[in-house]
Amino acid sequence: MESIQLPILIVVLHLINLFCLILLIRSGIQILFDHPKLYWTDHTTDDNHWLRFGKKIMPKDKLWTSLDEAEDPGKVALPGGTHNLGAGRHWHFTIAIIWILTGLIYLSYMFVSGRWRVILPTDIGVFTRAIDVMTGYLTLNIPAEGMHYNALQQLTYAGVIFFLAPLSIITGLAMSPALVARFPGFLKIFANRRQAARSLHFIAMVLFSLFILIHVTMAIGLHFYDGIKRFTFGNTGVDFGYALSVFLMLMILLVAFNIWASFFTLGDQVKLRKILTKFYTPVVRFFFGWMRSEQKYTKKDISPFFRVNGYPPTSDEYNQLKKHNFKNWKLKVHGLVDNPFDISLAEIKDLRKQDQITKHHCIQGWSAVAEWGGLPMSDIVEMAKPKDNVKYVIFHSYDIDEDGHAYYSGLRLSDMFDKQTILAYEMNGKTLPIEHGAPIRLRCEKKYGYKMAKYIKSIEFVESFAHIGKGRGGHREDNVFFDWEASI
Ligand SMILES: Nc1nc2c(c(=O)[nH]1)N[C@H]1C(S)=C(S)[C@@H](COP(=O)(O)O)O[C@H]1N2
Ligand SMILES: [Mo]
Repeated sequence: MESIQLPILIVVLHLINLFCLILLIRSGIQILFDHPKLYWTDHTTDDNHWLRFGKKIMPKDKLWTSLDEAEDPGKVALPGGTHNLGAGRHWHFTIAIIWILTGLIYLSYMFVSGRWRVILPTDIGVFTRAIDVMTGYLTLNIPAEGMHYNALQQLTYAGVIFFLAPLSIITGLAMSPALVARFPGFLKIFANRRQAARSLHFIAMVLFSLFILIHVTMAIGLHFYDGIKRFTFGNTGVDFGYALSVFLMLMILLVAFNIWASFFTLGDQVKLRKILTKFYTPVVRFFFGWMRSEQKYTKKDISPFFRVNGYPPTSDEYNQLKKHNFKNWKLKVHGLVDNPFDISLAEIKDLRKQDQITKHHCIQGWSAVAEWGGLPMSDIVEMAKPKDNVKYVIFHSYDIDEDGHAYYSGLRLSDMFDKQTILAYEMNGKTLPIEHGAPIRLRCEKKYGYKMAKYIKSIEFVESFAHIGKGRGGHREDNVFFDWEASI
């Protein structure tokens, strides 16, 4: 039998690919379990999913929120535990970037070197040959491994490289609120449904897992000696004992890294966030930061049901305001501005009003379309006249969580000039309901929901948010360690 010699670059890329896929699947499961339901429609309700994990049933007689629906994915997930969505995302995006780069290097090498001829089918006869190979396997006539892959391998690898990997990337991208706000047409690939992309992203993960399982069974189960030698050195001529010790060492490292990653993440979420966001948010900013929302849904797109996330404030102050239909409420606009002011709801309603029908994306996973009416934030900025050093705008809310942290969210001053950034006091043509943020809530349609503060009390213009809350620019960033960018 001819001996096989794979280029060392391929051996290394294969190993990185394995490392990435394991981390992507683990962190993906973490993300999924924060909203453990999959749908084919963007009008997500608590029971129109096609697949769900966990058993929680939401009450019919009292208000529940999407945070109540989250489940614990267990230790297979990275990092495991309930509501560690933020950390799962940091891992997922960091590794996704490394994985995509690995894939690009691999593809360039394959085409430049001409090796693609070995892996990829070059004629239509591959299908009948693949059936022959399949019959061979099934009747235990296992074909010998050679330098040239057999037809079944060629088809499988082509499928993984040119279908499964791109499918994962495209469905992943289609979940970005910034991308589909700027290019609503992109979502048309998925019949305009983000949830279809999300479901397909999950199915791609299942197919990848199946591929890994079968691939490992074949490579190690059927060709144990050569499999180990190829995995480690890409060379069937090396000594088996040597290859096996390197193989075991690599496996131990892989498992150890995975265990360490979970412990490190759960042990210091602040540090993990700091390290990983430093790596991936500049990439996210570069690709998605400039995108402006240009959504134009129609009345017939409006969802019959819109989940609530974040319970209404319970303070006496808020209850008093609510009792009088917010007649005594005044929005305080302050900070580094030439013209600080207080403005009542009636006065806000006398100013310019803009209506927009848009799709809301919660970072947890659900979506819904609604019509919002309110005052463009650019008008507030114009009235306040921010000083030259202002970089961020902070929206302070009335609600305070169980641990005593007030809700707030921060955005760039430039985000205020996005045409679809408004202070909404109407939802679907009616006064904004209490649970959706009365008297006013922010809409910034290219971001995830957690940026759109409800129950707003004041708006503050600042140069830095280091002195607010725990200094990470928002309640969710502070307390559940989400990234600040919120664009993917
Ligand atoms: N004040 C306040 N605003 C908030 C929240 C909150 O808990 N408190 N939750 C955020 C999240 S995570 C989402 S998805 C949206 C949900 O808006 P909705 O309740 O109108 O669906 O509000 C955002 N704004
Ligand atoms: Mo959310």
